[in-house]
Amino acid sequence: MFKTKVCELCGIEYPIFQGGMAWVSDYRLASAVSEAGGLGIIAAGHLAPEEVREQIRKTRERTSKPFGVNIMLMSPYVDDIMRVVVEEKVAVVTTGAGNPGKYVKMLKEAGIRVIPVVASVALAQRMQREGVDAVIAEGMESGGHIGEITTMALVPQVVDAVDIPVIAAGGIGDARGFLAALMLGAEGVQIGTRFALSKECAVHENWKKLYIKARDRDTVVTGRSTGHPVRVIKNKLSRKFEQLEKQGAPKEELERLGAGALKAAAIEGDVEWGSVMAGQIVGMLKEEKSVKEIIDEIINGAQQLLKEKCMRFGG
Ligand code: TUI
Repeated sequence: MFKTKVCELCGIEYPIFQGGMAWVSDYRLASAVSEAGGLGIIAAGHLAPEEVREQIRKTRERTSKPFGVNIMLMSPYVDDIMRVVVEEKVAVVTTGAGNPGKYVKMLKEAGIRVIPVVASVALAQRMQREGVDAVIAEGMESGGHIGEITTMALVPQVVDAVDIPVIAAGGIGDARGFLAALMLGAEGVQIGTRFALSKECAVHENWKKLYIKARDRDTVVTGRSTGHPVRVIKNKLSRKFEQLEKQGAPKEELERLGAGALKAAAIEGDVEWGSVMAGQIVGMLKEEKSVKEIIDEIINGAQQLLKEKCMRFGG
């Protein structure tokens, strides 16, 4: 059930990607997701190239199933990280926060599936022309660095505009979101926030506690004025950021305030002055679960939901 083109493309059982989240999704989370039948993804984030290699090797010690590496294109090490993923022959590379066009050829030649995150129809079409295997259409419900369009509006427009498979991301956290994404024409989903609150995710306890406490209106987008909009849970840092943005503070001052803030929250547990990135579905998370529970609940729940809907509305 729910075998799609994306399962075939990536050699996975269920069309569920775990979003690559800088400082949050390391080898422990990625290997657990791949073992449970989804596609686990290591976030290269701000890691140095050799640290990425170590993450890849540690993941391989824990699973023989396919997994991916997410390369954040704002990283200063992009060229060297691309070389590492080619040398290590990872199954899938996803990219974020930019246009990976100039790397597509080398990745494809190494037999790697290339799946960029896009936040617009124009970039999706451009990526298709560059020869990528699929795109992840990410709506602004997501946590972290985001575009401007919602998942509900973006996914069907991207689906209509390209012939390659589309994976929906942003605002998806359970069986209902999974099925809704398939109804929009997606061949799979990418889920970040829900997996960050999993037993296998090594993010700091304070981060997880804040996720459980957060309600529907507790995220905010900061950084629009710097051209790097980022969705985070409201805290002292986000309020300070908003205040400075309103006052028209220079970009450099804002960037200084943001630098290192994600690591401070995710690794050191400073959830007051750190950057606690989270998607809007954070409000529906009530407890930490194992990765297997999360995936099984999505797949079994979706089957059950489909049955109920067919009985109600089917011919
Ligand atoms: O990349 C993400 N989300 C991220 S990256 C990240 S790390 C970070 N740390 C500190 C400050 C800022 C970021 C945290 N969250 N998601 C994928 C994504 N890509 N969302 C939106 C985009 C995107 C946006 C514009 C992709 C391409 C694009 O246009 C590129 C172009 O040149 O047209």
